[in-house]
Amino acid sequence: MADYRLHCFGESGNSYKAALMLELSGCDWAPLWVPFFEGATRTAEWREGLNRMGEAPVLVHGQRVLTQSGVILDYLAEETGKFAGRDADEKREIWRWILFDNHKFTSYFATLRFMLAMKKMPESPVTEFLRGRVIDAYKVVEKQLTVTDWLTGDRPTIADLSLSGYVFYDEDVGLDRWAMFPAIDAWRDRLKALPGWKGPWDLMPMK
Ligand SMILES: N[C@@H](CCC(=O)N[C@@H](CS)C(=O)NCC(=O)O)C(=O)O
Repeated sequence: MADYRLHCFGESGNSYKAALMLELSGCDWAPLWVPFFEGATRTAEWREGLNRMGEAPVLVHGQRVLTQSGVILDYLAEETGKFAGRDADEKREIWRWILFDNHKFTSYFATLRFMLAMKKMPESPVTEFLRGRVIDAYKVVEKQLTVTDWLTGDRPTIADLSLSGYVFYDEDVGLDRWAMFPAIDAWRDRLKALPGWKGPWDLMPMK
């Protein structure tokens, strides 16, 4: 059995953050497919056995069951020594970006994508609002990436892996993200150039 088992599914950018970290760090890991669209994370089995918050990803390592991609990334950085902050200040800086990612950068985009590309909902004031929030969050990251190559400085950390969750999916959500945000696009190329990089579709089973 693999050392690390990641409950995940290919459409999940939040799962991809953990999958990419495991892969780039050379961990012995295996994905376990979550039938998310069949309601797996809503079952009592999931909520009582794996994650009371009702979300994927879930990482199992020995007796540990970890949820929240940011916590998983932090744990793996500690375990492997890869993509970690070098001191307390850098660790705090990394957490600033992970929190911003979870609140805004990933969250607004993932919700917009879920509504339009997964649920095939029509455009509405809600999608319009979310698109505006995506643009605002992307502007913040664009600005940072014109100052530094990676989010917290001159080398990639788990902050970069966290924000990379949804930047390799290309469903149409009414935004030409890479034309609008060239510094983020260039950062995507830097991510892709990391040794061992793979896209979400190559790391996790899809429906
Ligand atoms: N902040 C969480 C977000 C996890 C999340 O929202 N996962 C989605 C799948 S990508 C989910 O399970 N959603 C279920 C729901 O919102 O009910 C993390 O980073 O792990």
